[in-house]
Amino acid sequence: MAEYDVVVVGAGFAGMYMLHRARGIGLSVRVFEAGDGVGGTWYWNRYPGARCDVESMEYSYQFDDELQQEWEWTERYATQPEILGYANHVADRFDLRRDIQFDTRVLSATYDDATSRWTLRTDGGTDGRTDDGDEVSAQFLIMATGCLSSARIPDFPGLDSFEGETYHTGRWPHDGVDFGGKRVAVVGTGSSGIQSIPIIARQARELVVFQRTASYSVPAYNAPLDEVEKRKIKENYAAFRAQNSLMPTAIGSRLPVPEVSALEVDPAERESVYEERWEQGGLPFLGAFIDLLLDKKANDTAAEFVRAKIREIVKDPDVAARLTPTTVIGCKRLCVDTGYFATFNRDNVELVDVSSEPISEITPHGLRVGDREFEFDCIVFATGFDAMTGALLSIEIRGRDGRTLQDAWSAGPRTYLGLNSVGFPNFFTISGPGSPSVLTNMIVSIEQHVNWITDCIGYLRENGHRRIEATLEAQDAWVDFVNVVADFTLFPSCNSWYLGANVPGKPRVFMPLLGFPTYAAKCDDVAAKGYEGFVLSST
Ligand code: N01
Repeated sequence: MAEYDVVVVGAGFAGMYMLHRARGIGLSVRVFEAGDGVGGTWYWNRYPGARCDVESMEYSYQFDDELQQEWEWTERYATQPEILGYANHVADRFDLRRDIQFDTRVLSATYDDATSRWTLRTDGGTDGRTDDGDEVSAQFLIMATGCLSSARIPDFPGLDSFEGETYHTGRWPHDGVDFGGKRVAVVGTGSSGIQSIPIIARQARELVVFQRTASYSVPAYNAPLDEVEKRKIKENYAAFRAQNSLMPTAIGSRLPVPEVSALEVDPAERESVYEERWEQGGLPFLGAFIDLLLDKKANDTAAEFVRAKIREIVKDPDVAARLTPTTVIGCKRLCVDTGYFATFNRDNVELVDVSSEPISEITPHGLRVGDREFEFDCIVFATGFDAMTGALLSIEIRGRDGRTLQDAWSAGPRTYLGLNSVGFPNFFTISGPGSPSVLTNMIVSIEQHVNWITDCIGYLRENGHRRIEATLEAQDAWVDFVNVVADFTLFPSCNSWYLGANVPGKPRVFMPLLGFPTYAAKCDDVAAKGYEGFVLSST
């Protein structure tokens, strides 16, 4: 059996950087990746219109100045092919591929207390590099499996009976799909649906969108990047990155930081602030005032502003009413679109509300809602993911005393800092539940976690420790803290994937932590205090 210092699961942005840093401190590393290329979420999500909702000058690695200077983003929001191109560039530039085994799924990981090592079983892979056999061992197991990687199609009766083509946005065919002249259904109106619907509508003969919950969306106003702006950022890239890291979401420091409540200003001023943010486009709309995610009344003002915009854009008042969300804005991830609402003004697009009458079954020729049967050539499921825990729990991970992670997390994920879980020594999760992860610019959070984990392993080695594991007290206190922060916000007030509410039977627990800067400071403090809250041992 091949032995490594570190095994990393996943070769997205987290796994790639983890490999680079771990190598940098002299560790032997093997990365296992289920796909046949790097890029993680950007490898799988190739649906039409897929594009990042964080601006491209921010959504990239900052660990290497030459890299960030040489790479040229072309648009305000990068497309999926451009981001995947960037991931491949990074893999080539840092010669990462030689330590990545592609097309290989990790099936199980078992910890042995006697050796303080993990044994991993894989499916052997399909790329011919099975020289190590199906089992490898490593001192450290690092999960870089992503927060939104476990694609989910609801368990509709008759799903397999459909005779046409079905797709999930998160598992899109590599050579694309031609919807020309076809009758297409899209189920789901989250970010993936909202990005793909306008493009599918332009290709398809007929598009029917099945919406269970109306979503808030703000315009992207995507455009080619201004060369002067780009140069200005590059001249001071480190300072720009540092400023962004001080924002709660680690995004968007170029806009004014709000100082007042939405309720402290008069309605005309409030309206003009919203109008200005709307015109700028993108996620910073929610940063217009300090309390939009904290106070329901403040939130109502922003929600009503967006509702009025929807009524303005959508011509048929009845369709506009169905597209108008009633929930708290920002409670689910805010969507960023290009022409989404206007798509419903097209003659070939129909909106079907399935909030009170759900899709009852998939039939050989389409699907049924109540007594209405629809016929389609293709069904696109934009139905999301088993987020944050899905990919982790799909692997049989057995820690101390044979206890599985599924069992340890049966009432919801429990971690210390989103980095480690009691009972699972030498085990790290990059952007794990209990860390800011999906509430931030993911690449910033990934780099912060990878840097912390690398320093931690370096410290263990330098000090002759073989094992690290969180204490129960530290973990319990951390889980309580994450819940207290969440309860201070409006996030728990709707059925979002942040809470696991989109997966039937999943425990309802708010999984990410709001507030990147305080979190990063806490992690630094823990390290500075000799890894406070962890037990380090040399036996
Ligand atoms: O998934 P989602 P997503 N019958 O879970 C509906 C990131 N992302 O892939 O809201 C009918 O948001 C479901 O309805 P409801 C981003 O963080 C980023 O779109 O549960 N409908 C919902 O409308 C995002 O938040 C980018 O009532 C059903 C939809 O399917 C996250 O990924 C782009 C249903 C799922 O929406 C996930 O986004 C894309 C059923 N049985 C994604 N079950 C960018 O960077 C589910 N739905 C721009």
